[in-house]
Amino acid sequence: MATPFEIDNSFISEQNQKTDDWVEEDYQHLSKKLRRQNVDIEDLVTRAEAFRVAIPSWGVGTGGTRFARFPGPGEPRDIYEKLEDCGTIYKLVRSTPAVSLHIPWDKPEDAGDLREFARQRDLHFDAMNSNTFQDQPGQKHSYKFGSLTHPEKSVREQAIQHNIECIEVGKALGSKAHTVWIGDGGNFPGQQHFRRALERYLESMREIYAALPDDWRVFIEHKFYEPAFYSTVINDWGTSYYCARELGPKAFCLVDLGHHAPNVNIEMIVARLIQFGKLAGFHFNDSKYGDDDLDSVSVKPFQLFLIFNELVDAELNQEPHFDPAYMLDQSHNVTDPIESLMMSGVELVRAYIQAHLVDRQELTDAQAKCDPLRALATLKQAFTTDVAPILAAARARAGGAIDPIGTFRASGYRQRKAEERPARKGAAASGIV
Ligand code: RM4
Ligand code: MN
Ligand code: MN
Repeated sequence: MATPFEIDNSFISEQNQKTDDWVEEDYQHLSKKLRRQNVDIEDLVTRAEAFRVAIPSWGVGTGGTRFARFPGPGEPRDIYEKLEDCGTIYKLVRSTPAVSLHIPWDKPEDAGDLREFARQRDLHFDAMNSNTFQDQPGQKHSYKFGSLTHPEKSVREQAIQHNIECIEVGKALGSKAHTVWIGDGGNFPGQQHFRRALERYLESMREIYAALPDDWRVFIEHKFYEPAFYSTVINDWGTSYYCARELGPKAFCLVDLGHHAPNVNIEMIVARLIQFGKLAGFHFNDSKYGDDDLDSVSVKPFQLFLIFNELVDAELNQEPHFDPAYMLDQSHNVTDPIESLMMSGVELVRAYIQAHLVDRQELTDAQAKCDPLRALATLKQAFTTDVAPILAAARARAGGAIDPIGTFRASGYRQRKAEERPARKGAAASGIV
């Protein structure tokens, strides 16, 4: 087999040279501007370079809705090709060295081999993700009426074993966390006994928790609806927090931005979980109506900034148990997934750096003096600062692209993959469906 096409580092630097001059000019200008605020631009570049977010293995395939999926050319057909695409994203944006694996969609036949393949591309594995929201071919019991909370012990047992298997695969891959999201819930009033279902959840999770290695964490992901449309068992952060506390110190609460009702104050939930020492991390995406899985920052940039404002505040205060794991959880239905993931990767660093620009002394003072307008103005000052030159410098210094999407398009990567990866008969590339 011919060696798969890769974007050369020399191609990236050639492309960078085209824009080097104006990036430098903008950088110098911003540097002067920030100096007036007593901010050292180099410090922000260092922070931008250190920012990390994981790519979900399923994110590099085209997503879809329950109505249709429109596959794009050159989609990855297996986990190795998915890792190739993750490696390409990482090369260009430099903030995405980790991959979060979904089992069984991307279950490796040989975990050691996959780990080595990832290592050769400077990638490693972040949190594992189990799937008990679908039935798999040959599976003994159905999850139609639930998994970890199913009324029948044998179904629960099967779902528990699946999660333990995910941990086993994760151990071989070098992962250190396991994320559990269940689709369990009810479509009709009366269908489920709310309290008993939650008791069964805890009983099942205790067994999964017991299988965690000492240095692992388990992440509980809540979601208020879908696929169950009337009630879900782990419906909100309060339930998630209760369960994490019941389970013990290795259990934390994961916030997926799309898993809340419209208008919920997510930044406040984040602050609460930080305060209680139970924030696991995030599945980043954006949403308008529900779990739309839109690209991060496509609809509500100020919300993401406010979330990062809480995260940076906690980081600077060195809050105990604060070690958030970041992942993008998006469904790329109408865009090239590589382009979407690169843009989102960049947007997250932007929100993070903008949050670092908040004058915390000024904000604390405005709060103490009961001056809401000054408090908001302090936040807006940071939010409206164009930090693009900082992000570009961070990428370029780490060997990435000043213009990741332009460079990706100019490289012809997708066209080359379309030739290398003809659709395999009967193989449905997975995305979120
Ligand atoms: C769920 C949830 C999970 C993701 C699945 C595909 O809504 O966000 O994290 O694994 O979708
Ligand atoms: Mn999620
Ligand atoms: Mn979701």
